[in-house]
Amino acid sequence: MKSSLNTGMEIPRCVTFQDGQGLLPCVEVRTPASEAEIYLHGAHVTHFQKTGEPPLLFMSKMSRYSSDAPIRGGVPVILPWFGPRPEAPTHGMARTQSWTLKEITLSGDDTKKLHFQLPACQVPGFEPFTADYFVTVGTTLELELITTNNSKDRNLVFEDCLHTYFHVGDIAAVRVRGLQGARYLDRLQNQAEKQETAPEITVAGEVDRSYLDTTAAVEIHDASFKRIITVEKEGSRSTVVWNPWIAKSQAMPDFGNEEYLQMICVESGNVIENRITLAPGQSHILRVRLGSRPM
Ligand code: TA6
Repeated sequence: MKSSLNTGMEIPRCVTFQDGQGLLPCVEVRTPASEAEIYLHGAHVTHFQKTGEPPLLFMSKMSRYSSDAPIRGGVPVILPWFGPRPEAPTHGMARTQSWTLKEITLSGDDTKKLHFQLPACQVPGFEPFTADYFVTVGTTLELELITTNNSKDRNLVFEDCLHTYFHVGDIAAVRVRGLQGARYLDRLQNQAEKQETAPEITVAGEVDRSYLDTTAAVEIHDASFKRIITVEKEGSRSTVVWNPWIAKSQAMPDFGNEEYLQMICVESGNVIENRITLAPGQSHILRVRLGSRPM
Protein backbone atom coordinates (compact mmCIF):
# COMPACT_ATOMS: atom_id res chain seq x y z
CA MET A 1 0.00 0.00 0.00
CA LYS A 2 1.14 3.55 -0.68
CA SER A 3 0.87 4.07 3.06
CA SER A 4 4.34 2.55 3.24
CA LEU A 5 5.58 5.70 1.47
CA ASN A 6 6.17 8.93 3.34
CA THR A 7 3.61 11.16 1.69
CA GLY A 8 5.59 14.12 3.05
CA MET A 9 8.04 13.44 0.21
CA GLU A 10 5.42 13.87 -2.50
CA ILE A 11 5.68 16.86 -4.85
CA PRO A 12 2.20 17.70 -6.16
CA ARG A 13 1.76 17.03 -9.89
CA CYS A 14 5.45 15.98 -10.16
CA VAL A 15 6.13 13.04 -7.84
CA THR A 16 3.12 11.29 -6.35
CA PHE A 17 2.56 7.99 -4.58
CA GLN A 18 -0.09 5.50 -5.68
CA ASP A 19 -1.44 2.09 -4.85
CA GLY A 20 -0.32 0.34 -8.03
CA GLN A 21 -1.41 -2.97 -9.46
CA GLY A 22 -1.74 -5.65 -6.82
CA LEU A 23 -1.93 -2.72 -4.36
CA LEU A 24 1.85 -2.57 -4.51
CA PRO A 25 3.10 0.95 -3.71
CA CYS A 26 4.44 2.87 -6.69
CA VAL A 27 5.78 6.33 -7.46
CA GLU A 28 4.54 8.33 -10.45
CA VAL A 29 6.90 10.95 -11.86
CA ARG A 30 6.01 13.69 -14.31
CA THR A 31 8.37 16.14 -16.02
CA PRO A 32 7.71 18.57 -18.88
CA ALA A 33 9.41 16.06 -21.21
CA SER A 34 8.32 12.67 -19.89
CA GLU A 35 6.61 10.49 -17.31
CA ALA A 36 7.68 7.42 -15.40
CA GLU A 37 6.44 4.91 -12.85
CA ILE A 38 8.54 2.98 -10.34
CA TYR A 39 7.33 0.27 -7.96
CA LEU A 40 9.02 -0.12 -4.57
CA HIS A 41 8.83 -3.86 -5.31
CA GLY A 42 12.24 -4.48 -6.85
CA ALA A 43 12.70 -0.68 -7.32
CA HIS A 44 11.18 -1.66 -10.63
CA VAL A 45 10.79 1.01 -13.32
CA THR A 46 7.61 -0.11 -15.09
CA HIS A 47 7.03 2.89 -17.33
CA PHE A 48 8.99 5.61 -19.08
CA GLN A 49 7.51 7.63 -21.93
CA LYS A 50 8.66 10.83 -23.59
CA THR A 51 5.89 13.26 -24.50
CA GLY A 52 4.62 12.51 -28.01
CA GLU A 53 6.31 9.10 -28.28
CA PRO A 54 5.18 5.52 -27.64
CA PRO A 55 6.35 4.14 -24.27
CA LEU A 56 10.08 3.36 -24.29
CA LEU A 57 9.67 0.33 -22.02
CA PHE A 58 7.65 -2.82 -22.65
CA MET A 59 5.39 -4.16 -19.90
CA SER A 60 3.66 -7.52 -20.21
CA LYS A 61 -0.12 -7.38 -19.88
CA MET A 62 0.21 -10.73 -18.06
CA SER A 63 2.71 -9.54 -15.48
CA ARG A 64 2.14 -10.53 -11.88
CA TYR A 65 2.16 -7.81 -9.25
CA SER A 66 2.76 -9.71 -6.03
CA SER A 67 5.46 -9.51 -3.38
CA ASP A 68 6.72 -13.03 -4.14
CA ALA A 69 7.24 -12.69 -7.90
CA PRO A 70 9.20 -10.40 -10.24
CA ILE A 71 7.32 -7.90 -12.39
CA ARG A 72 7.54 -8.84 -16.09
CA GLY A 73 8.82 -6.00 -18.25
CA GLY A 74 10.23 -2.54 -17.56
CA VAL A 75 13.67 -2.63 -15.91
CA PRO A 76 14.20 -5.57 -13.54
CA VAL A 77 17.17 -4.91 -11.21
CA ILE A 78 19.30 -8.05 -11.30
CA LEU A 79 21.59 -8.48 -8.25
CA PRO A 80 23.70 -10.17 -6.86
CA TRP A 81 23.65 -12.92 -9.52
CA PHE A 82 22.51 -13.22 -13.13
CA GLY A 83 20.77 -16.28 -14.58
CA PRO A 84 19.72 -19.55 -12.92
CA ARG A 85 21.24 -20.72 -9.58
CA PRO A 86 20.62 -24.00 -7.75
CA GLU A 87 17.86 -23.75 -5.10
CA ALA A 88 17.55 -20.02 -5.62
CA PRO A 89 15.47 -17.70 -7.81
CA THR A 90 16.79 -16.87 -11.28
CA HIS A 91 18.43 -13.42 -11.52
CA GLY A 92 18.99 -12.86 -7.79
CA MET A 93 16.74 -11.64 -4.98
CA ALA A 94 16.87 -7.84 -5.42
CA ARG A 95 13.96 -7.71 -7.88
CA THR A 96 11.57 -9.32 -5.40
CA GLN A 97 12.54 -7.25 -2.37
CA SER A 98 10.70 -4.10 -1.31
CA TRP A 99 13.14 -1.19 -1.65
CA THR A 100 12.92 2.03 0.34
CA LEU A 101 12.50 5.46 -1.30
CA LYS A 102 15.13 7.53 0.50
CA GLU A 103 15.15 10.87 -1.29
CA ILE A 104 13.76 12.86 -4.22
CA THR A 105 15.95 15.54 -5.78
CA LEU A 106 14.76 18.14 -8.28
CA SER A 107 17.19 19.66 -10.77
CA GLY A 108 17.10 22.99 -12.59
CA ASP A 109 16.44 21.24 -15.88
CA ASP A 110 13.21 19.77 -14.46
CA THR A 111 14.69 16.30 -14.03
CA LYS A 112 13.60 14.32 -10.99
CA LYS A 113 16.09 11.99 -9.29
CA LEU A 114 14.78 9.29 -6.99
CA HIS A 115 17.05 7.39 -4.59
CA PHE A 116 15.98 3.86 -3.70
CA GLN A 117 17.84 1.63 -1.25
CA LEU A 118 17.73 -2.13 -0.83
CA PRO A 119 17.23 -2.94 2.85
CA ALA A 120 20.27 -4.70 4.31
CA CYS A 121 19.90 -8.43 3.91
CA GLN A 122 22.19 -11.43 4.19
CA VAL A 123 22.25 -13.39 0.94
CA PRO A 124 23.65 -16.92 1.29
CA GLY A 125 27.00 -17.16 -0.52
CA PHE A 126 27.56 -13.39 -0.61
CA GLU A 127 29.36 -11.03 1.75
CA PRO A 128 27.06 -8.37 3.26
CA PHE A 129 26.37 -5.61 0.76
CA THR A 130 24.18 -2.57 0.26
CA ALA A 131 22.58 -1.43 -2.97
CA ASP A 132 21.53 2.11 -3.82
CA TYR A 133 19.59 2.79 -7.02
CA PHE A 134 19.15 6.24 -8.51
CA VAL A 135 16.45 6.77 -11.15
CA THR A 136 16.63 10.12 -12.96
CA VAL A 137 13.63 11.03 -15.10
CA GLY A 138 13.95 13.76 -17.74
CA THR A 139 14.43 13.78 -21.49
CA THR A 140 16.25 10.50 -20.89
CA LEU A 141 15.91 7.79 -18.25
CA GLU A 142 19.14 7.46 -16.30
CA LEU A 143 19.67 4.51 -13.97
CA GLU A 144 22.56 4.13 -11.51
CA LEU A 145 22.99 0.97 -9.44
CA ILE A 146 25.66 1.31 -6.74
CA THR A 147 26.69 -1.85 -4.91
CA THR A 148 28.93 -1.58 -1.82
CA ASN A 149 30.87 -4.36 -0.12
CA ASN A 150 30.12 -4.02 3.60
CA SER A 151 32.43 -6.83 4.66
CA LYS A 152 35.36 -5.82 6.84
CA ASP A 153 37.80 -8.32 5.47
CA ARG A 154 36.42 -10.32 2.54
CA ASN A 155 35.89 -9.57 -1.16
CA LEU A 156 32.37 -9.40 -2.56
CA VAL A 157 32.02 -11.22 -5.89
CA PHE A 158 28.70 -10.52 -7.65
CA GLU A 159 26.90 -9.91 -10.96
CA ASP A 160 24.61 -6.99 -11.71
CA CYS A 161 22.36 -6.21 -14.65
CA LEU A 162 19.63 -3.75 -15.59
CA HIS A 163 17.47 -6.17 -17.55
CA THR A 164 15.63 -3.61 -19.68
CA TYR A 165 12.61 -4.58 -21.81
CA PHE A 166 12.22 -2.12 -24.69
CA HIS A 167 8.90 -1.50 -26.46
CA VAL A 168 9.11 -1.85 -30.25
CA GLY A 169 6.43 -1.61 -32.92
CA ASP A 170 7.28 -4.88 -34.69
CA ILE A 171 10.27 -7.08 -33.87
CA ALA A 172 10.59 -7.93 -37.58
CA ALA A 173 11.47 -4.27 -38.27
CA VAL A 174 14.09 -3.99 -35.50
CA ARG A 175 17.86 -3.79 -35.98
CA VAL A 176 20.29 -3.72 -33.04
CA ARG A 177 23.59 -1.93 -33.69
CA GLY A 178 26.79 -1.56 -31.67
CA LEU A 179 27.82 -5.13 -30.94
CA GLN A 180 29.75 -6.03 -34.09
CA GLY A 181 33.04 -7.70 -33.20
CA ALA A 182 32.01 -8.52 -29.64
CA ARG A 183 32.39 -12.03 -28.23
CA TYR A 184 29.21 -13.60 -26.88
CA LEU A 185 27.87 -16.71 -25.17
CA ASP A 186 24.83 -18.21 -26.87
CA ARG A 187 22.43 -19.58 -24.24
CA LEU A 188 20.51 -21.39 -26.98
CA GLN A 189 23.60 -23.51 -27.66
CA ASN A 190 24.64 -24.22 -24.07
CA GLN A 191 26.59 -20.95 -23.77
CA ALA A 192 28.72 -21.72 -26.83
CA GLU A 193 31.24 -18.92 -27.40
CA LYS A 194 30.79 -16.98 -30.66
CA GLN A 195 31.83 -13.73 -32.30
CA GLU A 196 29.31 -11.15 -33.51
CA THR A 197 30.20 -10.52 -37.16
CA ALA A 198 27.02 -8.70 -38.23
CA PRO A 199 26.94 -4.87 -38.14
CA GLU A 200 23.34 -5.15 -36.96
CA ILE A 201 21.42 -7.92 -35.21
CA THR A 202 17.97 -8.92 -36.46
CA VAL A 203 15.48 -11.20 -34.68
CA ALA A 204 13.63 -13.99 -36.50
CA GLY A 205 13.59 -16.55 -33.67
CA GLU A 206 14.58 -16.83 -29.99
CA VAL A 207 17.74 -14.82 -29.23
CA ASP A 208 19.55 -15.13 -25.89
CA ARG A 209 23.10 -13.84 -26.07
CA SER A 210 25.44 -12.50 -23.39
CA TYR A 211 27.97 -10.20 -25.08
CA LEU A 212 31.12 -9.92 -22.96
CA ASP A 213 33.93 -7.38 -22.62
CA THR A 214 31.93 -4.73 -24.45
CA THR A 215 31.46 -1.20 -23.17
CA ALA A 216 29.85 -0.01 -26.39
CA ALA A 217 26.63 1.97 -26.59
CA VAL A 218 23.86 0.11 -28.40
CA GLU A 219 21.16 1.48 -30.72
CA ILE A 220 17.82 -0.18 -31.34
CA HIS A 221 16.54 0.93 -34.77
CA ASP A 222 12.76 0.45 -34.89
CA ALA A 223 11.45 1.10 -38.41
CA SER A 224 7.90 0.42 -37.25
CA PHE A 225 7.83 3.22 -34.65
CA LYS A 226 10.37 5.18 -36.76
CA ARG A 227 12.45 5.54 -33.58
CA ILE A 228 16.06 4.92 -32.62
CA ILE A 229 16.48 3.94 -28.95
CA THR A 230 19.93 4.57 -27.46
CA VAL A 231 21.43 2.53 -24.62
CA GLU A 232 24.55 4.23 -23.24
CA LYS A 233 26.37 2.66 -20.31
CA GLU A 234 29.27 3.10 -17.88
CA GLY A 235 30.63 0.57 -15.42
CA SER A 236 29.28 -2.24 -17.58
CA ARG A 237 31.23 -4.80 -19.59
CA SER A 238 28.32 -7.03 -20.59
CA THR A 239 25.30 -6.52 -22.83
CA VAL A 240 22.62 -9.21 -23.00
CA VAL A 241 20.20 -9.39 -25.95
CA TRP A 242 17.04 -11.47 -25.51
CA ASN A 243 13.81 -12.12 -27.32
CA PRO A 244 11.84 -15.21 -26.19
CA TRP A 245 10.07 -15.72 -29.55
CA ILE A 246 7.06 -18.04 -29.80
CA ALA A 247 7.73 -21.18 -27.75
CA LYS A 248 9.26 -19.41 -24.74
CA SER A 249 6.50 -16.77 -24.82
CA GLN A 250 3.92 -19.55 -24.63
CA ALA A 251 5.85 -21.17 -21.77
CA MET A 252 5.89 -18.04 -19.58
CA PRO A 253 2.58 -17.63 -17.68
CA ASP A 254 3.33 -13.94 -17.04
CA PHE A 255 3.97 -13.13 -20.71
CA GLY A 256 1.47 -12.98 -23.58
CA ASN A 257 1.85 -15.51 -26.39
CA GLU A 258 2.24 -12.74 -28.98
CA GLU A 259 4.08 -10.19 -26.86
CA TYR A 260 7.47 -11.19 -28.27
CA LEU A 261 6.47 -9.17 -31.34
CA GLN A 262 6.55 -5.90 -29.39
CA MET A 263 9.66 -6.21 -27.25
CA ILE A 264 13.38 -6.77 -27.13
CA CYS A 265 15.64 -6.91 -24.08
CA VAL A 266 18.97 -5.09 -24.29
CA GLU A 267 20.44 -5.48 -20.83
CA SER A 268 23.48 -3.69 -19.43
CA GLY A 269 25.54 -5.12 -16.57
CA ASN A 270 28.45 -7.29 -15.56
CA VAL A 271 27.66 -10.97 -15.92
CA ILE A 272 29.40 -14.38 -16.14
CA GLU A 273 33.13 -13.73 -16.79
CA ASN A 274 32.51 -9.99 -16.33
CA ARG A 275 31.33 -10.46 -12.73
CA ILE A 276 32.64 -7.82 -10.32
CA THR A 277 35.00 -8.36 -7.37
CA LEU A 278 34.91 -5.63 -4.71
CA ALA A 279 37.43 -5.30 -1.88
CA PRO A 280 36.01 -4.56 1.59
CA GLY A 281 34.38 -1.11 1.65
CA GLN A 282 34.60 -0.65 -2.15
CA SER A 283 31.62 0.30 -4.33
CA HIS A 284 30.77 -0.33 -7.99
CA ILE A 285 28.57 1.96 -10.11
CA LEU A 286 26.58 0.57 -13.04
CA ARG A 287 25.12 3.49 -14.99
CA VAL A 288 22.77 3.32 -17.98
CA ARG A 289 21.20 6.17 -19.93
CA LEU A 290 18.18 5.35 -22.10
CA GLY A 291 17.14 7.82 -24.77
CA SER A 292 15.47 8.00 -28.16
CA ARG A 293 15.37 10.07 -31.32
CA PRO A 294 13.25 9.98 -34.46
CA MET A 295 14.54 7.70 -37.24
O1 TA6 B 1 18.45 -12.09 -19.85
C1 TA6 B 1 17.98 -13.18 -20.61
C2 TA6 B 1 17.44 -14.23 -19.66
O2 TA6 B 1 18.46 -14.76 -18.84
C3 TA6 B 1 16.74 -15.30 -20.49
O3 TA6 B 1 17.48 -16.51 -20.46
C4 TA6 B 1 15.37 -15.42 -19.82
O4 TA6 B 1 15.41 -16.40 -18.81
C5 TA6 B 1 15.18 -14.00 -19.31
O5 TA6 B 1 16.46 -13.66 -18.78
C6 TA6 B 1 14.04 -13.81 -18.34
O6 TA6 B 1 14.35 -14.37 -17.11
P1 TA6 B 1 13.18 -14.31 -15.98
O7 TA6 B 1 13.79 -14.95 -14.78
O8 TA6 B 1 12.86 -12.87 -15.77
O9 TA6 B 1 12.03 -15.05 -16.59
